[in-house]
Amino acid sequence: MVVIKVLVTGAAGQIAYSLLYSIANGDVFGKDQPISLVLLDIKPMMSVLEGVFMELQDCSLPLLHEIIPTDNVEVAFKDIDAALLVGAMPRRDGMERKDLLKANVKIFENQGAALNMYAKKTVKVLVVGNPANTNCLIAMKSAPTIPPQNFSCLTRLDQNRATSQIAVRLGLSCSAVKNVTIWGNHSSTQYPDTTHANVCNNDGNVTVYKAVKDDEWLKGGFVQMVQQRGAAVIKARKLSSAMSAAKAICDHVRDWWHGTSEGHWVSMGVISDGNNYGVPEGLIYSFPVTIKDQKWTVVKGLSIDTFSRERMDESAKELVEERDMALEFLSKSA
Ligand code: NAX
Repeated sequence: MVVIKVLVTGAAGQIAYSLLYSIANGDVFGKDQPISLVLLDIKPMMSVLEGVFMELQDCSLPLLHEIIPTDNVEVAFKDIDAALLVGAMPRRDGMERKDLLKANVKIFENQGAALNMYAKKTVKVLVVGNPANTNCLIAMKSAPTIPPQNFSCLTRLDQNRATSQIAVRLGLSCSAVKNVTIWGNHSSTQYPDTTHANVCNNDGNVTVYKAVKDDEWLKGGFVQMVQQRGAAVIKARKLSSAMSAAKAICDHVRDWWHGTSEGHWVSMGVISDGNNYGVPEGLIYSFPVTIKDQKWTVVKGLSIDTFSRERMDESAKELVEERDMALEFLSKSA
């Protein structure tokens, strides 16, 4: 089988530490798919990255054809088939949202340009580094020769969190819960929507609303819990989500690569063409999608009630503001 080249940025960071083994072990691209794994981080992290490199070697994984640790963008993006852009500028104490956005625009503009210049035109790009939706938009805009449909950002962690909370509430396995949707931004305005979700329980296949029998919770406590889950993990662990983020990245990329199963959809931040659910054109917005032949399609025709509409619009509004601010920085640095 032909070796595929997979880039992970932020490779010396904590998410990457949980992620790299799964990729190299075949959990994402397939158990018979040899991989050339490229690890990009910034210069001051090179000695840490060397340790990660040594550990990957020591895992002695048959699918791992080659490991390339680097701080050189050209080396990192050369001929890649998949780019998992995990690294980003973190928010420091006292840092304004604007300054954080500015620093990230610079990073994702550079990486978008590198994708444009060095990557395969078929490359699939997943942006994880926050603010993920807007960083993804900047990378996409900076890579005009790569189809916009090849860019996505991670909201699968939010989907997994939401699915798991429903399962816990009902005392079921999370595999019994399907088609929970995350709409919008990967931020506290995201809207975890269970209106069209189902569970498989003793009564057969029923809606989540029917199974849970607590509309107030599904529209209140549940939504807030999912929106605030990242902050709750930081408060408890003193570090942000890493193991669960890595698992979600694997789920996202595996489904993109191999497709979704019949009757199931997943949530991904993807480009809005303005024709779906009243979301403005040109935003990277989390939608329910199905995937076939490595192409995603937004699930059409879901009914949207007033409650959902308000939340979906609020998240779109936040994304418009973020985009406008980011584009201001983009034109300045161009
Ligand atoms: P860490 O701070 O542990 O690691 C980030 C790594 O990225 C560091 O090693 C850093 O040196 C590197 N880096 C910074 N700039 C870089 C650049 N220009 N090129 C290459 N590498 C660069 O953070 P970690 O916990 O791993 O989180 C990574 C990112 O994921 C953060 O932005 C975080 O906010 C974001 N997250 C996004 C999630 C999502 O669902 N979209 C969930 C998890 C996570 O919070």
